[in-house]
Amino acid sequence: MDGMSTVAPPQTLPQANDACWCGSGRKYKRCHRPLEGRVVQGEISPYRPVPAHIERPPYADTGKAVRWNEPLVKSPEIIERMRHASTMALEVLTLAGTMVAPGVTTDEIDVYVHDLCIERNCYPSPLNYGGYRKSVCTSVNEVICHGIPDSRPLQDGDIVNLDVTTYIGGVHGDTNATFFVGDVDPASRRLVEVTDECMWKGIEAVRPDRPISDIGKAIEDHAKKHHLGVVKAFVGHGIGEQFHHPNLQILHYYDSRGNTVIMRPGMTFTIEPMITLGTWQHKMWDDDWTAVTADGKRTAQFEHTILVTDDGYDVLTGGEGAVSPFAPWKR
Ligand code: EYF
Ligand code: CO
Ligand code: CO
Repeated sequence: MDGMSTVAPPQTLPQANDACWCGSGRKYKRCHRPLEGRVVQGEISPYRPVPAHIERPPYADTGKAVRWNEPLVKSPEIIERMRHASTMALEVLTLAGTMVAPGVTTDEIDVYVHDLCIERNCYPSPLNYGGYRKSVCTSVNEVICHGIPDSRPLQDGDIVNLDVTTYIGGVHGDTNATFFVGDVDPASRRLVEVTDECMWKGIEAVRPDRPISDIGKAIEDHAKKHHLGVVKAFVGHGIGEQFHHPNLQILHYYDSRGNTVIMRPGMTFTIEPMITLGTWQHKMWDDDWTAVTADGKRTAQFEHTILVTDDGYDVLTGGEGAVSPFAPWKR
């Protein structure tokens, strides 16, 4: 994982469980052994500051999220502020997506996202959230989420998720999408399309006075129908003045024991399913941020920030119409 090592690899490489040649003290298999076709972390560039005139969330300087029991049902005034933050997040994500191409590094995409946020008077919410040091998450191929932008150029055939959250007017808007890099194989294309459908199935299940577990059930049913896995370790979240509400989680699978919360008009949360070609189980890279599939197979994700309305839902990060390009039942 040490993209910064200045020691050259030896002529004869170590066995998997031997100490790595780079002197990190880690086993070779956990350090410099590249697995066939797997993503290898590149170099991570230094922290980029945000100008002083941009309003900062409470964790921006300390890295520590201050948590409080924010109301789950938001006032109309907060909702309007969230609609603006969400519109900014959608604009930034859409523009960042146009940069995705073979040869472009995820660090270059981070610089663009950082600048696009500042141009819109937004703070890029991921920056220093829990100590995360970049303005966007970039998750390639088997990376499930929280991939850190680095010097690795995107390769023809990759898929990459860009996860953008903006903070403005004291509230956050959070959205992500998975993009194709050049010519992508049919199984990966299908994964991405079905993942988007899964997100929309979850959104369609949003209805006042229904249990929040309806969302995970709809997502899991659709993924199962296509013989795909649903990641369990990472979930959707309540959102508003805090990036993550401490008491509201949105599971992307059905669990009869949890999620007894009833949806009420004015609630705001994200739906962000992570769907896999193989196992739903994950493991972490040594950086303790990057989550990957345990079997190294590809995974995709889509995310929107949702408002529960009197008769259904409003996609705050959806823009005009909020229609999925993939979901035939929405066309
Ligand atoms: C402390 C982070 C903290 N967490 C969540 C911090 O909801 C999100 N995306 O939709 C989301 C985005 C980011 C995020 C960006 C940074 N973090 C990540 C991983 C572990 C962790 O522990
Ligand atoms: Co997000
Ligand atoms: Co989120």
